[in-house]
Formats: sequence, C-alpha cells, structure tokens
Amino acid sequence: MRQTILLGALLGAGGAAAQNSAPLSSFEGQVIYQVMPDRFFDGNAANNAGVNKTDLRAWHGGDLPGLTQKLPYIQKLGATAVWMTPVYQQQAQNSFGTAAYHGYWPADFRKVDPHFGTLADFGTFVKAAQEAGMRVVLDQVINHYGYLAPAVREQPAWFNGKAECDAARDKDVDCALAGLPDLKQGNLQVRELLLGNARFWRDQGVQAFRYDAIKHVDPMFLGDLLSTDRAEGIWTLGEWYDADSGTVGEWQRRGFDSLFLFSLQAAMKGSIMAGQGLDRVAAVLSRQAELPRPGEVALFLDNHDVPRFAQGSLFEDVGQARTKYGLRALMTLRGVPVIWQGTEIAMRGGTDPDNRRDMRFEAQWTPQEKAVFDVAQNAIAVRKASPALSRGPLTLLKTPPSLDERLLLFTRGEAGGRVLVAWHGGKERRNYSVRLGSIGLGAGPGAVISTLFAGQNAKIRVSNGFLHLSLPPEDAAAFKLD
Ligand SMILES: [Ca+2]
Ligand SMILES: [Ca+2]
Repeated sequence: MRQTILLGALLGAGGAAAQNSAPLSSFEGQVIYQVMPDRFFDGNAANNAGVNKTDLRAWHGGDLPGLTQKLPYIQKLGATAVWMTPVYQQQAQNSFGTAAYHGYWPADFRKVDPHFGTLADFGTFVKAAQEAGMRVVLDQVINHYGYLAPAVREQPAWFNGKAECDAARDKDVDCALAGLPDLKQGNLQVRELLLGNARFWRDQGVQAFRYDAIKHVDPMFLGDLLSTDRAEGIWTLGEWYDADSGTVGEWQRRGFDSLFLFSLQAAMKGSIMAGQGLDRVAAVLSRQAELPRPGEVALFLDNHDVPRFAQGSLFEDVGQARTKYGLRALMTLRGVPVIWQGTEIAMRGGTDPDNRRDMRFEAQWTPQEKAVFDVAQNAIAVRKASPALSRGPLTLLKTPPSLDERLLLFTRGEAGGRVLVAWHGGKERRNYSVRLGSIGLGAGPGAVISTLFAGQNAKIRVSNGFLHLSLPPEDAAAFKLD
C-alpha cells in the first residue's frame, strides 16, 4: 500500500512540483468554530420544507442566512474561522427514518440544498465572514453519494459494488461505509468530478476544506487532490476517525496540512470529564515528535459524531464545571482548537442525533450556561493574546511519578516569552512544590505569578529551587514565566 501511495505522489498531477513551489498554508493561531447549519440558526422560514423541530432526525430549518446573521455571535466568542458541515444538495428522501439534514448524503455536489439556501446565500456568508476577518472551512464529501442520489442509478460504473469490495486489498477503501454508495476514485469520470468539485468550491472563496472519511478514500487519488489544493493555497483538514499521532503524522507527510487528533480527544475526555489520570494526556503529548507540523493539528473536545463532552457526567453542574476545565485546557495546547457549536455552553447530548440538538443563543441560556460561555470566551482571548499559547512550541515537563495522575505540566513558547501550563485533576484545591531541576525548568526566584485566566484563583511562585503551585480543583491554568 505504501509503495502504491509513493508512486501516486510522484505521478500525481504536478503534485511534487506544486509542493515545492507553493507556500504551505497555515491555520496556526486560528480557533475554529464548527457549525452544522441545519441545527444552528434559522434565518429564512421560507425554505423550511418538511421541517419538524420535535424530531431530531428531521430537518430543523437552520440555514446559510441564519449562519450569516449569527456571525457576530461567533466573533464574540472569539473564533477566527468557521467550519460548516456540508451544504450540498442532498437526497430528497429519508433513509433509515432520517433526513439528510446533516449534509453527508449528497445528491449534487455543486448545488446548495434549498433547505440551506442558495449559492448566492453561500457567497453572502463567505463575503461577510471575510469582511469580519474570518476564514471559512467547507466540509467536502469525496467518498460517497447519498443512498438515494439519482447518480447511483444513472452512473453504476462510478461505484464500487460487491465484486470490487470482495476483491479489495483495502476493505476500508473499496467497501461501502455504512452501506453508502461508494465512489470509485480510480474511474476517470469520478476523478474529474471530484477534482472539479474542489475547484468549484475553491472558486466560491473558501480558505480550507475539511475532508470527510479519508480512511475510506483511495489514497492515490487523495494525494492528487491534496496537491491541487496546496497549489491553490487551500488548507486541508482530514477526518480519519480515531486517528492517533502516528496516523496524523503519516498523513501530514502525505499532503494534509492537518488531521483531527482523536487520540487526544479520547484522553482529554477520560482525564478531564471521567476523572482518569492526566498521565493519559501526557502519553499522547509525548508523541509530538511524530507530527511534522504539530501547530496545525486539529484539537477538539467533541464533535457531531461523538457524544457531547458535557454528557460525560450524569450531573449537569459537574458537566458544566468540567467543560470549563476542558475549554481552558484546550486553549493551552499546541495546535488548532475546534469548538463544536454548543460546547461553549456545555450543551448535553448522547450519540447521534442527540449530540445535534438545536443551538441555543444568549436569550435562551441559563446563568450556568452563560458562565461556561464566559470561560470559553476568556480562554480564547487569553490564547489569542499570547504568542506562546497560540503558536509556541510545547515542552512537556517531567512531573514527579507520585503526582503524574493529577498534575500535568508543560511550557509553551521559547525562553523570553514562555508560559507555564498546569492542568490539575485533583478533586480539591491543593498546593504542590516541585523541585525545579526534576522537571527541567530553570527559573530564578521571583514574585507570585497569577494565572492568565479570568475568574480563576491559581498562582505559582519560584523560590529556593522549587516551583510552588497553588491550584484550584479540576482546572487548567496558565502563567506567564518571562
Ligand atoms: Ca430555514
Ligand atoms: Ca470508499
């Protein structure tokens, strides 16, 4: 398989040349807000055919005009980019009792589904986002059509069937994902269709693509697609479900700017929400060297495909408190944080479609939800104001083994502009004293340094060769060292 892929990269449509000449696109320093338009905000009731807001499997009426209307909200949170799940024309019918509200059952890749609005509405959104200084990340489906898309009947040669699946060396690639009509990217018409789709949406002015289900796509085709995107300055973010650092690193080398680091999401959920040791997070961070471009990797607490982060506690107040911890922690990491709509208010919800409840805005919030938003907004602002937190290298400090389940320490940035980060999993407020030499930190004695986060009582002081930390329970803090 690896040999095939290398060959693909060499033979790809100008791939090697493009990679050498075009500057790498970068999202380092960005904060992405993920939106599922149908579940975000309804800006035009005239396109609400078949809408039933009492059924989580039906269309709910959210659309592109609604997204444009709520851009100031996203800006107020502090995000700098918007990733929207697909807005293509979808199959008209339900499958498995579910409508195509989520956007992953395309019927025509170059039309906007009427539920979402028109191509002109898309253009209006892109223009409004750019005028607000924000980038647009568009979800791209390249693996399949919707179950009932007309193309499936009209173009049988475009799809892998049972014979192709049976003969496949890589079943993940050539067999249907959840039974979806699986595109044969080796077919020249399919290849031209998909490369043309990317060109079509690049021409609408987007800055980045989030590519869906890349584990299931012909890797040789992917290499060619990525080199054309790169030549056009498009940032590419791949979704390889459950990817760990090794997989992310491998695909960054093969042409993606970024992948979602699912292994870190799992570790953060376990450590922050489920009370497992922080050594799980340290174990993932210790694999940074496997990432060619660690500053580009997409980091998240949850998304539309996994249960909501706050759902990890049976109790709403605990879920809210630990979501504050999670949001602060996320903003201390190296990479590109991605916030799924509603996580900034600790929305609850189990597996799909319960994790896709309608977004609620300020007027509908409880005081507790407002308090989570305030923490999210402040944590994002702190990150954006700090070159070390937004772009600096991450250096893991060696926590004493007796403390490594409840204390995670690292620095961000370089000498002269460093920030010390401390995640504390303990259930109670605690003071810790750690010998500077043992954690590899060489700072002189100094005054008390307070946390950068608002409304948090956390402080450190260096004296007599020790780092003394005073930390609130279950929270992440950041301290400007020099
Ligand atoms: Ca609507
Ligand atoms: Ca496939």
